[in-house]
Amino acid sequence: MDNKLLTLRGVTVTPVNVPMKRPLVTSVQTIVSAPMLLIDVQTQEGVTGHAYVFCYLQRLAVAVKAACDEIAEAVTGERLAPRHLAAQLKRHFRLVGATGVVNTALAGFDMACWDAMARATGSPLVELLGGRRRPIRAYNSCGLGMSAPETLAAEALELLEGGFKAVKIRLGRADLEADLRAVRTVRRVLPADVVLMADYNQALGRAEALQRCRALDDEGLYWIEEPIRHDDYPGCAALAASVATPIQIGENFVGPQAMALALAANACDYCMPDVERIGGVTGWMDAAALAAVSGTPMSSHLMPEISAHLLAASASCHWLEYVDWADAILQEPLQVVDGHVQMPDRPGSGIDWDAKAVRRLRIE
Ligand code: SMN
Ligand code: MG
Repeated sequence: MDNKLLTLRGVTVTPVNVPMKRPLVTSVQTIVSAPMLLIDVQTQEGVTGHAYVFCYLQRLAVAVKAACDEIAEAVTGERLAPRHLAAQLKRHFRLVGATGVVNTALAGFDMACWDAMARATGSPLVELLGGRRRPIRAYNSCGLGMSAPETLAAEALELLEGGFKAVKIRLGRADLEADLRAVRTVRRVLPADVVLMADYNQALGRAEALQRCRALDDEGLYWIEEPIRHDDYPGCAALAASVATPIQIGENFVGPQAMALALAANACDYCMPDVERIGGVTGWMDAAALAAVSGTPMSSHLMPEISAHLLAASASCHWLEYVDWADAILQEPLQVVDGHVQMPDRPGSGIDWDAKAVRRLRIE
């Protein structure tokens, strides 16, 4: 019955810290380098699947590594059936809870399993998921943090290189006036056909958010992302109902169930699950079904290499968030043409490590 499935031989993980070309200042944290955990899933058949997860804080890479080691111990020798393994591992982690770093490790493992399966069938991941390779519209998220206002205009124009027709600014400055100044500074230099998104990273309380988002309604923003706590769905719903600009949330959905609750609460106009929080490829595809049946446009968060495949296989595909943070450790970084990421014509998700760079950037 299982004769086409690979068998899991082991999992190896490598923490790296990759310097970013342009540090990103958000309302909560300044990110100068990307701590990542590289995950390799080996099979008895000789196929190896690759994936990486973004660990946000450098020391946490080691914590995700510990969770990956636990996964490896639990499922080595099993057949490589990601949905089946996800259910098995959910049971394994039931007492500790499949959240936080455990959730990250589970998602990374799932992504690497799907990559191995796609490699074994000789097809790009998108095709294994029932979609077709096609260029995916992307916004450039590699900058426009809360940097000094005088640098914003030049940075906005730099981000258009590669033909991008959309960029995202981070907000949550000291007051509404400062946010407005930043948005206007950027909007003034952007060509009219370029879209501008804005991200608060949960910086505001409900009352402040209502005031600032309403004021921003006249600024032509494409969406306002996470203005308040990500899990305050009633608060998000109230904002979405009284603000004209679409409200975007989703990078903090832990599993498709969180997204189902948010959609049921009308907490957002758009959604943008993060593949490493929504549950890897398996969780993403469940979330994509929710987005499709509710008619909610769905974008991705970070990890553009695998997200391109996932969006191309999702009926409610909206925008891909492009960051170049993994470029330095990849043999063939994602290509952008006319503001669209190009899905590689290689088996799997297109992720192969640049071994020399990985050795140099390894943190343990
Ligand atoms: C973001 C937050 C943290 C790290 C990277 C990016 C941001 C986004 O919320 O949506 O780009
Ligand atoms: Mg965000």
